Amino acid sequence: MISGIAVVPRPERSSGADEVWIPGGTFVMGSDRHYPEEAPTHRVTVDGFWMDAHTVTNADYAAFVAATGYVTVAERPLDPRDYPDAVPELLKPGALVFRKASGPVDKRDLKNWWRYVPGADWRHPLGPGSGIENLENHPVVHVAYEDAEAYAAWAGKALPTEAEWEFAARGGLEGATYCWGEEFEPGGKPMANTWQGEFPWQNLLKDGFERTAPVGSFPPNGYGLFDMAGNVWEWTSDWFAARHSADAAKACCVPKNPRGGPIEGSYEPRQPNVRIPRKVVKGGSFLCSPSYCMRYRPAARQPQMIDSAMSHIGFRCIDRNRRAP
Ligand SMILES: [Ca+2]
Repeated sequence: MISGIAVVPRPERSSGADEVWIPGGTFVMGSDRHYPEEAPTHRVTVDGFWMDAHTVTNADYAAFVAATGYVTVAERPLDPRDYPDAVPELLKPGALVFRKASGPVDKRDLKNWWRYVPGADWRHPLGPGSGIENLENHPVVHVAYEDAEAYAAWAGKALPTEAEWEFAARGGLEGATYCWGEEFEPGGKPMANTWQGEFPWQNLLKDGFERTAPVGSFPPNGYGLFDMAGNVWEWTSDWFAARHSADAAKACCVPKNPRGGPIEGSYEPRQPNVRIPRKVVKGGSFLCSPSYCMRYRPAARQPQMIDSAMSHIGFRCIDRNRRAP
């Protein structure tokens, strides 16, 4: 790991025009009906906070970089000592870019659709020669965890915990499968940018978007938040744990503002040589499909190594200090 770059906070605070108030309260977090890492369901209490209505866009991130000169993880050379198994080509600055397969492939092997592309970064989402012209209002991608954290610090905000993110994504609907209710496509209408067809080779584009969509292309949830399902995965500040904690035995003991498991529990057990801890990402992306990964749901979660810069991961911020409305 390369240590983070000190970032000066932005002098003027955001007007907050694009933030919505999330009231907080006690809710049932997780799901017992989907993937094992979402279980068990358990009660959690979060305080109220303001949340960005949209994920951070390329234009937002460009303003941050212009003001601070910040260099993202994907733009920096890698230290071979951190990646003992990596071939030299993988140590050039770059990021993982999704590449559609030409036909059905073994879905257990991520290399069939993820390619490490030297020169890929937030300004060059598909690699050298690509750019973000006409993508100003798309979510920024290829941001590693510390890149998201640095932006949040500059904006005078923070990254949400998993509990805050999930409470917000539920939009006030208790225990619903999706951010908008129980039906995936009410009236046949796509509610999020996901993948229709056989992943990772057949994209039927029913929702109109092959990769990222401009933020706010689909209806907001009950709190006025856009794209809490699909489009891009969103970083949270929690270390990943393979299971949730059990529900509290009594109402008095429901965890308040939990902040995830210990860092030691977050490592990938199948790669003991790689000591890169993992944070929880939420919301799923334009690559999630029923044929591969049904994770465009508020309870869904995935571990992500903190140095991961990928073409389907972005973030949004919250503000815990701004006064309640
Ligand atoms: Ca799509």
